[in-house]
Amino acid sequence: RSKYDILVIGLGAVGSATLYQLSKAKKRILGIDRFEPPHTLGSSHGESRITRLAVGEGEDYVALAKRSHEIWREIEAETGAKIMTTTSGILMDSGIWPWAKHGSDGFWNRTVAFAKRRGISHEILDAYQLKKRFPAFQLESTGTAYLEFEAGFLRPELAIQTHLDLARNNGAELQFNSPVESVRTCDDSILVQTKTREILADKVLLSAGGWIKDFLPEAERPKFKICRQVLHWLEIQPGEADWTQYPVWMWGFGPNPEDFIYGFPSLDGRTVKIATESFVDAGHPDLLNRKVSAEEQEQFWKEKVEGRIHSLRRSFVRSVVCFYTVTDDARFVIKPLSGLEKVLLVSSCSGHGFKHSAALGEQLAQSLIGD
Ligand code: PYC
Repeated sequence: RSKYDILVIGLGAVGSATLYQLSKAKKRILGIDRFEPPHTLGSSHGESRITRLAVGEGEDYVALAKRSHEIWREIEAETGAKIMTTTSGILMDSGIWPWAKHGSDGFWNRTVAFAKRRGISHEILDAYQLKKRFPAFQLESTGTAYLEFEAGFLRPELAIQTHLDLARNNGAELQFNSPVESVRTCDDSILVQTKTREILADKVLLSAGGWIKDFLPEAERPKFKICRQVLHWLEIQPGEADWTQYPVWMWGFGPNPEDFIYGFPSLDGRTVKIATESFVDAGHPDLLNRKVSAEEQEQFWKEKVEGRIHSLRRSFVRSVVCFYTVTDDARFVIKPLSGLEKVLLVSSCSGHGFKHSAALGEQLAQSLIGD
């Protein structure tokens, strides 16, 4: 049996960020993961994640996003890793339907209100002004766009790798390919069992993404939905729009949360990554369909892209599956695991968490060290 001050179970976006922050405190720290992060089986892969400051999901998240930007820049200065690219970001609203983003109805209006109240620099464009600047977007003539200058994208795999490298350099231990079999109290400590090892820790952070369902009492499991998401890379139609200079963007175009599409500038000059959101519960990450069929791609093109986004070919270079862990109100869940006060659970970022992960890691580390 080995003994640690703090054990982090799950080294995705939030777990790796927390491990890094904990490692600065010169405690005995272990980070453990069922796979080898950064990997492609969770919620933090696929090359890019949007970051934006006026967070329509909740005004209390604005400070978290701002602090995360500061931390990414500090880490970039320390390591040379290029984790965050500021491109500006556009949120397009049809002007017909109030944007029904999952968990935050009226998302566009909320975003604008939060930007005004929090001094986040932005511009509002009508459909004509938008088309002049970014002709690939065919926004309805009734539509309006919010343009935020400090928005951009993060490179999730690099962010996780950098957090883990920094943590290791600071003395944290890492153990991969080690699913946890049980977590229970043992005297004054927490005893964690893997196939090969028993680990004692004073405190535990349970940041296992969708696999937290394995640790929850039966009655709490349905609160966390595991929702399959598909990311598509579409080929650019050459000569029409310079996709390498486009902002990150999101577009709510109908009455349902699935009437939504978002995308990124081209990172390779040949393709553009575009996706929608889905809120169908697959029950558990191990039950997800990880394949994407040609029919599914065709449906995505017809229902989401065609007539909205120009300057792209109906040609899918690749499509990748990931998932969200989702709650009804799309708020993050941070609380002790039922019956185990020394195990802090963090989960369900409902698809808007990556941008907050650096600051969330800092806050969680403070609360684990401070209590
Ligand atoms: O949180 O910015 C975000 C986002 C965009 C698409 C999915 N999540």
